[in-house]
Amino acid sequence: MALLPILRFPDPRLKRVAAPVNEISDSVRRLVCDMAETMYEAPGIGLAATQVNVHKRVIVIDTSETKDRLLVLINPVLVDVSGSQVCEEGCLSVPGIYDKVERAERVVARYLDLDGNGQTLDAEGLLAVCIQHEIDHLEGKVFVERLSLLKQTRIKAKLAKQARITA
Ligand code: GNR
Ligand code: NI
Repeated sequence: MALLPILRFPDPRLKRVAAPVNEISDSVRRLVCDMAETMYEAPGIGLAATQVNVHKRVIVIDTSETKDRLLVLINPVLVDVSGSQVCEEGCLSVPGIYDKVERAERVVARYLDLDGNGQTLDAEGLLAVCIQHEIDHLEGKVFVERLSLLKQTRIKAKLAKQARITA
């Protein structure tokens, strides 16, 4: 297992569109293990492979209080979405920035599990938000890109200032 470095917005590599996984090889299993370790250590409730500079359609999520319910979603697709909710979102690739984003209230996701079996997950609330946030990453989209252009400009300025302080 290994902790992986997380790309920071506005790194252009966060804009890459991830490719489907064709085979659940040892390298994919290792990636999932390392992503889970990286997510729990951060700590975060989800992580997309894009954020660790691997452009494959792999997501890990754990929204449980007890942090013992790891979900691994390979090649996820939303087959149904309904309703709407507004949730205060954060992102490990945009540290220290939180803002409200409107998303579907309920999603039905189809994906492959680590054994290559097709699964269907019916999710609502925070889990539904997290699935949508992570699939956005696989499409090259970070939650701040769903905010107004004025907010995006302010966020970039704030992150640049933070980077100068830490440098
Ligand atoms: O840890 C995370 N928390 C979170 C809170 C509200 C909405 C979405 C998220 S996902 C985020 C981890 C992350 O950046 N995943 O890509
Ligand atoms: Ni994120």
